[in-house]
Amino acid sequence: MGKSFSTYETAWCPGCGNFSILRCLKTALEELNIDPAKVLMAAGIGQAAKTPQYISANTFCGLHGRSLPAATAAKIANENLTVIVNTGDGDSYGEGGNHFIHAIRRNVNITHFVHDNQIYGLTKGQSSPTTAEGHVTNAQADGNLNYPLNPVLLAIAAGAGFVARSFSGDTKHLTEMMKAAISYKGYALVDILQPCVSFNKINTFSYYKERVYYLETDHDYTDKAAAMIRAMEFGDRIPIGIFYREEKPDYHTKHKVLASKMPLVDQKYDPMIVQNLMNEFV
Ligand SMILES: Cc1ncc(C[n+]2csc(CCOP(=O)(O)OP(=O)(O)O)c2C)c(N)n1
Ligand code: SF4
Ligand SMILES: [Mg+2]
Repeated sequence: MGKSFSTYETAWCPGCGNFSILRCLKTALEELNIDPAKVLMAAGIGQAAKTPQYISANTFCGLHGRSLPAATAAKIANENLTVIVNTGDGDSYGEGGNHFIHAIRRNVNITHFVHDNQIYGLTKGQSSPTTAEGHVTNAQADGNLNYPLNPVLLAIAAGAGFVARSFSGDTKHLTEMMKAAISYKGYALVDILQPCVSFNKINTFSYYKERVYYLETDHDYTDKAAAMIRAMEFGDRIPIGIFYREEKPDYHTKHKVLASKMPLVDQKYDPMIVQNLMNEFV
């Protein structure tokens, strides 16, 4: 067991699924023996995005939906950091939806944990990109008119090399998924089903408990078509586990400079090189 990631007082509602996600995250990092000083936790805005504030590591809390670009930049500058993004379904798939797709394309070695409570929790219960059609919320009194996004299916289709789903109510499974995602070399997504006890009275703990089941051990996660078919199953039964996994070169491996030199943060900065360049424009 590695160093502790400490315990802090939180501002989440009693019973919120975020508590077990935080606990699993710390356990995963400790069991992987990762030094807290070598971890960067990045987040945007929301209840899920408070996670970095409750863990002893380096943190970056940015604008709503903008954590993935910051995480990408940090990893490019310092590949020795374990970079983990913890944000909500709104932050990741709504406000940050474009960054989600392009982080997948770049395949920088970062891990993305989405606390998917199918609602905007922090702002008191408006529909999010994963809220079911017809779901009555505080803001959608006649029911949500939009069709929900399927993030697992979208991530596989966009080319992500590691795509998994887990459930905050199954801590053993969630810890295993987190460890596998953090260990994967490239962009990795775990969409985590998480009850919001205050503002989502439909997708409750027992709602998920009744529906969630494990992908079979013979599910071939290297078969993209099979993974997409299983990802489309989201209703009365909801599979959890690794849907898709593909070994492929990450951004650093393909980038000539990053692959051949020491991390950018360790390289000596020579202001004369910049000055000489500037002089060419005088
Ligand atoms: C650009 C922008 N739009 C909207 C908001 C208001 N806002 C803050 S948090 C939030 C919803 C967060 O929902 P989600 O990401 O699902 O996280 P949760 O609170 O459910 O964990 C919204 C709409 C904002 N801060 N910035
Ligand atoms: S509002 Fe929902 S997501 Fe936010 S802390 Fe409370 S239960 Fe958790
Ligand atoms: Mg949410």
